[in-house]
Amino acid sequence: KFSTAAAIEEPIKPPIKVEHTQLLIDGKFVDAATGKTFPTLDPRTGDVISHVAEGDHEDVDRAVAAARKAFDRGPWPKMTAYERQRILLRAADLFEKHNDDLAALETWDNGKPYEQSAQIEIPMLVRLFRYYAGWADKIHGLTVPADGPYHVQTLHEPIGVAGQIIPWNFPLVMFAWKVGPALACGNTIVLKTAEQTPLSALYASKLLHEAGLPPGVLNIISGFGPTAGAAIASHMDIDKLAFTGSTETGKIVLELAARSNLKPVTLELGGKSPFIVCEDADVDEAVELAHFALFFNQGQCCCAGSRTFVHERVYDEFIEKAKARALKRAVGDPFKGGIEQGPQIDSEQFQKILKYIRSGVESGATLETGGDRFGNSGFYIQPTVFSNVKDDMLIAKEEIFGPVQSILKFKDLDDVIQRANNTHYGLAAGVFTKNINTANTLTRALRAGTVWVNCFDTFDAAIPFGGYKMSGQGREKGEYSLKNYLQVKAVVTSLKNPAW
Ligand code: TXE
Repeated sequence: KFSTAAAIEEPIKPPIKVEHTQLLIDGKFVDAATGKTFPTLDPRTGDVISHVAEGDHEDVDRAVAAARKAFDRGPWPKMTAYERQRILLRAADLFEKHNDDLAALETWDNGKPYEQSAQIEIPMLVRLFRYYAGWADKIHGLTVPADGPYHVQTLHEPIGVAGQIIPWNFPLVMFAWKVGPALACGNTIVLKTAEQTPLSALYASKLLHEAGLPPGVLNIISGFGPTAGAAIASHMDIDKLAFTGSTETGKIVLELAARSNLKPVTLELGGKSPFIVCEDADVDEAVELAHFALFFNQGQCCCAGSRTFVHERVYDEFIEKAKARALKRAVGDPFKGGIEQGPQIDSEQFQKILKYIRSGVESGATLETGGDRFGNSGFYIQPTVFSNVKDDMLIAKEEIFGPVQSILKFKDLDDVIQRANNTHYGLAAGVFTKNINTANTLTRALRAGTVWVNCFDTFDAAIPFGGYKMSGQGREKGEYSLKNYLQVKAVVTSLKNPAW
């Protein structure tokens, strides 16, 4: 059933050349202090796209010194909010102008369908920058009524140098979630990209400088987690840390932050989100949405609806249709039009997913379709559907981060609420029903940072996103994200004038 499209054997030539592979420190592209580089790979083939400067402790020190100077003495926090806003808006215009180049780099380095990069993710980058540009001149404190003869006001000030560590699944969207609010609030930044996807952030950062960002305000370090990432998390002169990645690494960076200078940390971590199909659901629509909730971005979404709970009354019909939909999924070269699914990011994730598929089979789940690699080169995986999944199976408990749908049967709302919440994660949940009372019951009972009702993966710039439990701390996007990048200073002035 799975034909290996010719495109997989003969990858389409990406419509872009790689221009920037060095670190970006103090407004200049520079080599790593050690002179070391590492290869970034094309997930379609495993071939090297280019060699990229490998940042380490010394480079992080240089980047922090530049960010510190730009914050303490440099122009960024001292500019008027209006000037900062205009730079962010100009950057958004440049991102929009270079939409197709950014999209091509993103797809080449990550493997996601080009149409998704060009039509969803780069427009999201643009929208997020415009959204946070809008906030830049609307950040202000309060006057506070206090007992006694005092005038009390709060000043909302930038925190200082923000350290940011991002993953590979949405490189530019994660860049925007982190950089947009930090800059709007007047902070300076040292950001480490994921070692799998260093290219697009370098290009976007060059455009930010073209838009007028002063040197030192945004520094980009390509490199690995235990070296460059750990240097950021434990740096004594970084004032705040924002991290997106696995729960395991989240614990490490939180500890590094605590052991160094107690910098405040926001974390966006893993998930095992339930997608609940109720008995009144239109099955065709539910199948389509559940399919999207899991398979979007090759299943590499922290909020993927990776436990598909289906009411027993519609279960059998749902399984048949979910299987048929997975079989129809267009897998192939992500640069080809109409492709829904490209390769997984790298060989490590590819192997991890195949291991989970084997574990599903061994633990007695029914493999409805898929179950193996797709084609014979690169990191493609067949869209896979398991039915008869039980709550205690590994595929129902752990984050697979791949195109593997696990379908579980439920009896009634009490049953599904208890089971949906029976996880250490709490990032998101999906509810599919026509009944307003069912929707209200579930949205209030589910312990998750986002509940989507009759929709999924709606990621407006203004909607806050973050996790309950071990899925994270704090919220990104929307007004909530500003709190991560601001200090509150109370200024208390006596109204008793000594001269009176
Ligand atoms: O994640 P890591 P990996 C999940 C997903 C995936 C698993 C492993 O289940 O299969 O995590 O992926 C940096 N100090 N998610 O290994 O390690 C690293 O360089 C400081 C969910 O890619 O968390 C990268 O920049 N930094 C997730 C970032 O952390 C360190 C997205 C994420 O890598 C570090 C990605 C260290 N010691 C994976 N070690 C989501 N929430 O969306 C690594 N890093």
